[in-house]
Amino acid sequence: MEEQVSKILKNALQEIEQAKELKILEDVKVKYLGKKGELTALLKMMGGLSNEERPKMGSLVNSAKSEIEEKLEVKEMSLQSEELAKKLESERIDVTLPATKARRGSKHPLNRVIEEIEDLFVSMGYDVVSGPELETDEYCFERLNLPKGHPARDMQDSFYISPEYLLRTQTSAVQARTMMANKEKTPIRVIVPGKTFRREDDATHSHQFNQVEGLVVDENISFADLKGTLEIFMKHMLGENTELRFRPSYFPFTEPSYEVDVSCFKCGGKGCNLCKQTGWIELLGAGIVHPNVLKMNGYDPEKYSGFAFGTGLDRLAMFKYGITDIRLLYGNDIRFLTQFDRKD
Ligand code: FA5
Repeated sequence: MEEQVSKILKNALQEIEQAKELKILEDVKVKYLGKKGELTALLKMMGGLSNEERPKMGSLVNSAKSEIEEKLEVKEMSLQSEELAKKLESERIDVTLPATKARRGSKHPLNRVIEEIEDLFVSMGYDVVSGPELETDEYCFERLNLPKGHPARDMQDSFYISPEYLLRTQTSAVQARTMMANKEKTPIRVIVPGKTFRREDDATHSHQFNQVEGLVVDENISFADLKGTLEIFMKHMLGENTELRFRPSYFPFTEPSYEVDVSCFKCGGKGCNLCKQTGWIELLGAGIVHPNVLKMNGYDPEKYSGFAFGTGLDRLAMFKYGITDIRLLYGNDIRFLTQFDRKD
């Protein structure tokens, strides 16, 4: 039996030594120490030995078992670290490979136009202010000299939420808000870019669009100030050769009121299909603030006068970038939006 033990021990140690993978090592462990293993079988035979032989053989088998276990453990650790090293090597990231290209967003053409306008007016000393998109009838119409039932309200088909609240149809609502919020009734010089809403929908009209409002209130403000300001504004946006044409118009909150056309930037005023052969493109409404509006919002019309203008930002962006359908501005199509990356 002694011989048997030393043979098993020798074989086991040799097989452990030769094992190249953890899986093989596990098989060796089962072969010798498992329930039906060779060394386990010897242990089971102990009961059949004489009392004299049993302690000697017992200690021999047990020390062989400990030695096998010890060697198994050492080999297992070394195989584990070898396999880990192999795995690390095979899964190593090659940092020199070209990276997957990250997709960069680009600024929306409307935001480009808004930022350009803000920069210009801030450089002239204006503040940029905002107002609520869900507006009251009072600020959207009444405080702008458009009492309930006024026929000019029909021009702005509206989304009413309740008899009192509507989605604002014009940024002019913020004219009244700015005047009312200025408790000291000091001079005002603001622009208001923002979303506006009307029940309209075709290639040049959207149910949601953007306007930028301008309001100046001070002593001795005249039409010359309005004209000069709009000239700077439009030349800056559409080019130095742009000319302006003021046509008499009607807005209840300005008197006199104008529709302002700019010379067609495509044909330079000669006439083309863009300007419908007229040489002019209508771009904004403007005028001298109506004394009623000053009075209703706490300004003394004897002391103060002002001018205001409101332009459609979508139309400006369309002209500037040659966009033919307003709905493209709201479609969120990345193929459309990325085109403006290069057009600064
Ligand atoms: C107004 O909204 C006035 N509040 C402008 C104003 C301000 C006049 C201050 C006097 C003093 P109007 O309804 O014309 O005016 O609209 C102004 C501009 O908004 C239009 O020239 C057009 O460019 C744009 N606009 C109007 N409706 C739409 C629409 N449905 N979709 C896109 N743009 C629109």
